[in-house]
Amino acid sequence: MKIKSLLKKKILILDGATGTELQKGGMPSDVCPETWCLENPDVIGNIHAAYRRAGSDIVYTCTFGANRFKLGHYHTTNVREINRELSLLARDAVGKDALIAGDIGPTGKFIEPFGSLPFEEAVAAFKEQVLGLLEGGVDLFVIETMMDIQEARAALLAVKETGSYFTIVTMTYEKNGRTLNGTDPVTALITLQSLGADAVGCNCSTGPDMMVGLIAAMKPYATVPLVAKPNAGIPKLVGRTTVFDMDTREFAHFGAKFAAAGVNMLGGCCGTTPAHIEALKEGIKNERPLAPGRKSLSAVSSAFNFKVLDKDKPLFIIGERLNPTGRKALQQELLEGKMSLVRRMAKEQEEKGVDLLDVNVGVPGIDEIKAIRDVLCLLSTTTGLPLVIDSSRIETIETALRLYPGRALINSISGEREKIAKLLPIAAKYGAMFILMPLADGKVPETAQRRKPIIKRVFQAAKGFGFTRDDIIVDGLVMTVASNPQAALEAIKTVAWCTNQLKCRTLLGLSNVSFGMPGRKWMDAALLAMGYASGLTMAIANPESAEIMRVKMAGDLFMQRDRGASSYIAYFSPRCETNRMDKPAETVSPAQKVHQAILEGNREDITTLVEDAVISGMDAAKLVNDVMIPAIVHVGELFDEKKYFLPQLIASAEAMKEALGYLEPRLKATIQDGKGAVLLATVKGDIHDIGKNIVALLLRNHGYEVIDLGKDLPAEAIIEAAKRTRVDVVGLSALMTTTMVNMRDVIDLAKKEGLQCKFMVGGAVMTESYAASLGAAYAKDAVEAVRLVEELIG
Ligand code: B1M
Repeated sequence: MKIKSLLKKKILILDGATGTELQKGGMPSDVCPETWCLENPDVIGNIHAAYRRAGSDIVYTCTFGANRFKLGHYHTTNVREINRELSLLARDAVGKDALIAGDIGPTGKFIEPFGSLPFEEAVAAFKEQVLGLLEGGVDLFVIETMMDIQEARAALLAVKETGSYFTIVTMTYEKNGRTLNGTDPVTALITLQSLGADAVGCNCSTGPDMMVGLIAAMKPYATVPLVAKPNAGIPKLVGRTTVFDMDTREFAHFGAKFAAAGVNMLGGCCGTTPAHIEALKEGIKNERPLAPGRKSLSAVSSAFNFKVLDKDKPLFIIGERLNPTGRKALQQELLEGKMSLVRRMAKEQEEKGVDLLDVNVGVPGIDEIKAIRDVLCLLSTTTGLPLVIDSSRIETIETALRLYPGRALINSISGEREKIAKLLPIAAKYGAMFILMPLADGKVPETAQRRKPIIKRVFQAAKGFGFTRDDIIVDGLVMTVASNPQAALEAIKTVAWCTNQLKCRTLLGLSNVSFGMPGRKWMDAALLAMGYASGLTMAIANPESAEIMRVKMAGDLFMQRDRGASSYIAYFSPRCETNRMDKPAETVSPAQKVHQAILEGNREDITTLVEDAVISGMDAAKLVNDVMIPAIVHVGELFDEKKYFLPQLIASAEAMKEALGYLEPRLKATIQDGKGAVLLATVKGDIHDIGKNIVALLLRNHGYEVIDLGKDLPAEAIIEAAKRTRVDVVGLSALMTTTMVNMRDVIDLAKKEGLQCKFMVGGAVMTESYAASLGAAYAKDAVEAVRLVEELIG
């Protein structure tokens, strides 16, 4: 409450950098910062105190990496104690007047659904840190430098499930305005503020000039205060050290710009000093804070995108096809745990122009919790469309909301007592929007008149959980005209009443109206047009229906939601029309399908596609060299061009691995006696192993014995294994400029230990001349690696 009331009066000043100040204070680069601070309390204490003297209202604890994963790297396990002691130390340094924020940074792991660390393990790890910080008496929490929205969610849930504390979340954006994982600032804001963050913003990565733009972009959608902590300019590499050289005057000059953009909390990140903070405070002393851009926001998000559901926007279409009811093939796939059809249907609907995707996994006999998890994990990386979680089971909805890395829409909460009592608190906890279904106690009210009291009742109950009308979309409840001739009219009347009286958003599920009738698409499209004229906001529909999509486009124009008719004209331009028309299935070769599957990160189908390619007569080695390697290299290019982000990179790498695993027995020949043995490893700090695995595969294929140590291996482990196994050649792989240099450690250690074997090096960043400087032989690809080994062994 104290922070909230302070925020109304002034722009709060945060502290500046800790890491760069610690280095100035003598901290070596290869130690655990947290334990070093506990051993050198005066250094960190002086930094905290200097920031307080410079005018920081809030000082961060030095616990950025104090989670079990980061500390584990330094073989330290006392997470709670470290967090407690560092919080107490901060309090000692700044006294009672300043506020202490318990600082939580990333784990350094990729989290489900983008990586392999289970979401609940991440939440548990953050909770452990939160408890330690609370024992040390922090006043609030700050979750910072997050590049993965899912990790930010895990940390935020960890705080909120521990107690009710003011929590700031700041993400780190690249020059292209997205996090490394591909999330833009407005999407992150929508997801985090709805999940309960009390302030949202950005820190690190960019200088203040770019960060002003990020704050300005977020402000119109912010229901919470905004936070900025920029670096002292863009980092420059001088020799082997990173330098931030923006002086205090220039840094402070951005204060007024941040204030105009709507910032409410301002400080500094890497390279900033107490002098920067003092100058910043002076620079904004006459600035008044702007209130959040909105009181509430009707918006949904995925990990990569958002949709603001404002009433002046074109009508939104929710794709209905990911629902197994009446779809035998999808039922079968879901029951078998397969995902090919889900992927295809999601992609097809996205291509047809839907705005959101409805997801339902309800099949008799299915493990619905597992199924919704699997489907969400797939869709979170394969589509940027926000999801509508459609289930009649409360546990399914809760599982989905917890795991979904965005702000979802629930389909639906009805007027039934159990749904109100159990689902509203869940929706509120995860900040989801919901569709209100005007049903009560198992009965379908036939008329709009009988639906009104139910709608009012749910609205009233929702208000008690903090929902506003912006969070709710009322379903007009479309029944079948074949059994009730009044059905369409009553749905339209419900929409009209909600629009005019309740001033809320509405939805119609179109296809119900036409069951059992001929000309269904026309009936559905007519209902859409009538609903639109009565104020409809969105419809659940099959986007394959040209009738529906065309009526929507015309409706957008008539309802003044497509100003200048630009979307209408583009939609009906001859080129787009031809593209949309049903084209005969293209003949795509099996090899092209494999290429495409790697590009899409399609792990579900890759082995079947590889098998098809082999059956069609393609040689396994040729498939690897001519199809699969070019595909993964193209993925790298897309990543470079910022068209792909880490989640897509990981998915493609995994598809590649599956394919290689499948092909391995076909590529492997039996070891030929006397041919020689090769030991392979990717060096320390580097987890890329696809290329090295191909080298291993081809060498085995040529009769060599290969001992593959794996990836991220320290020099000692490689040399120990080389001595023990007495191989003829040690092969080292590295894919990053930063890890290539670690090869030298391996070769130096080999010399020191008097190891008599030859070295071969390779990897995308390796050059002939660098290899020569190491005294190693260089192979540019796997084929050359085989030839080289032949030469080296003689
Ligand atoms: Co990353 N990654 N990656 N990545 N990744 C690169 C290498 C990068 C060039 C992408 C980019 O920015 N454009 C870039 C490095 C930039 C640089 O330093 N110059 C990069 C980065 C920055 C990162 C991260 C830091 C991203 C992040 O988190 N911020 C992170 C690093 C993590 C770490 O290692 N500590 C990261 C993570 C990942 C994934 C986990 C997602 C995944 C790896 C999965 C895995 O390997 N299990 C991944 C991938 C897939 C790539 C790209 C897209 C593809 C690499 C690959 O498999 N290529 C890559 C971009 C690119 O290279 N275009 C990229 C196909 C493979 C067959 O080629 O490995 O070169 P290659 O092997 C060839 C030859 O080089 C040679 O033969 C092979 C077959 O012909 N060869 C040898 C290789 N080793 C040899 C050894 C030999 C002889 C020949 O003798 C012993």
